[in-house]
Amino acid sequence: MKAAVVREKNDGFVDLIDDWQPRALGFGDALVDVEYCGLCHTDLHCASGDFGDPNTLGERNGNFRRVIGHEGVGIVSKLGEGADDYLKVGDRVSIAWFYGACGVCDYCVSGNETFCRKVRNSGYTVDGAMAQQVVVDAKYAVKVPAGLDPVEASSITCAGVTMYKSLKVGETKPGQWVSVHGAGGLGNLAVQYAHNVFGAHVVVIDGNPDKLEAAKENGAEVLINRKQPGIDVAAEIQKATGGVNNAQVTAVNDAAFKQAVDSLRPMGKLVAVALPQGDMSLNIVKTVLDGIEVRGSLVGTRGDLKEAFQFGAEGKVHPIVEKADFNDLNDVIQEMKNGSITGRKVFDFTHM
Ligand code: 8ID
Ligand code: ZN
Repeated sequence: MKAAVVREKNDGFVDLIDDWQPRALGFGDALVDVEYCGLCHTDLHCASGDFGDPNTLGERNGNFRRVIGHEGVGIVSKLGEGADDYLKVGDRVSIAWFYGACGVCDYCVSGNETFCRKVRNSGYTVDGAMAQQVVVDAKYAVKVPAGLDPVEASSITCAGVTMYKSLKVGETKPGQWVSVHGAGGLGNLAVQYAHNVFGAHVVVIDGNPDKLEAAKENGAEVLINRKQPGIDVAAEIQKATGGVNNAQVTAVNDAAFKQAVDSLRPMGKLVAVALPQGDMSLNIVKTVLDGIEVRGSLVGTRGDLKEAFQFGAEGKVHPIVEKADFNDLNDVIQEMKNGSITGRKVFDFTHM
């Protein structure tokens, strides 16, 4: 079996191996033949050891190293004992960062299951979907609705649901202004959910003109190129919008967090989504005098993913996706590091 595994030295790239075998199915598990898996910037953080070495964390599978990937979509091919209560062979399911949880703690029973202290995360503490096959916990694998293209579904499995959820966390209301800092894989979907689902006005910030152009086509009304000489990003946003109601930070750069705070109107909310290393700086006087709120937002629950998929199936959002060859994975990682991918590159496992 082909799979992309984290290197021992955690250098940010992966090894492509072809002797990988999924672990044996346990009670409630199902085997999935992967069709597509997108590359998310979180995979780069994992492969770089930014959250610890995934090869030494969580569940081990013999001598194999950790398989990355959490924007997976595939077809159920085998059921372990007890899994037929939830899935059947032939179902199309997603493999998301939120792989499973304990199901009984305060977080799980209050609709906040992604914060379970026993959470399992695909491509980090359990093997992910950048492989020909992956084992899922049948209770937690969300079905992809009929009518949703599986390549587009892969992108909603992480990028889409993450931004749909973070717009909820920002309490986005129709007619409000939202700023989207970073127009990459997450950002382009933030623009679409904000504009097409929440009915908000969108200002988008990136350094890549192609990404800004794509955001405009998706409904962003104000475009700001942060690399324009002499530009003051926050001042431009304030001038164009009067200050945004919530700022969604998807840029892998701590400077974007400061720009986002300074873009808010009084009582505005900064929603932190991106995961650069380090701390964010927050002007204390503005935070206090303007009643600013800062909230972190982490992917989404099974319920959020079901909703995010449904908006895709209804055609309200169309992720920008391009199929890629598994053998080119490390080149695509380099492209993502360079910031040159508009939308998502999605690896095709259907022709292997
Ligand atoms: O649940 C979560 N919180 C979650 C889920 C999925 C991903 C968090 N993430 C994290 C990833 O780990 C990563 O840190 O969100 C971040 C963005 O993921 P992505 O969208 O998959 O990355 P990308 O496609 O590389 O896009 C990043 C964009 O940021 C722009 C780049 O040009 C690129 O388009 N950017 C940067 I770098 N600095 C910027 C700045 N200062 C900036 N855009 C605006 N201002
Ligand atoms: Zn992701």
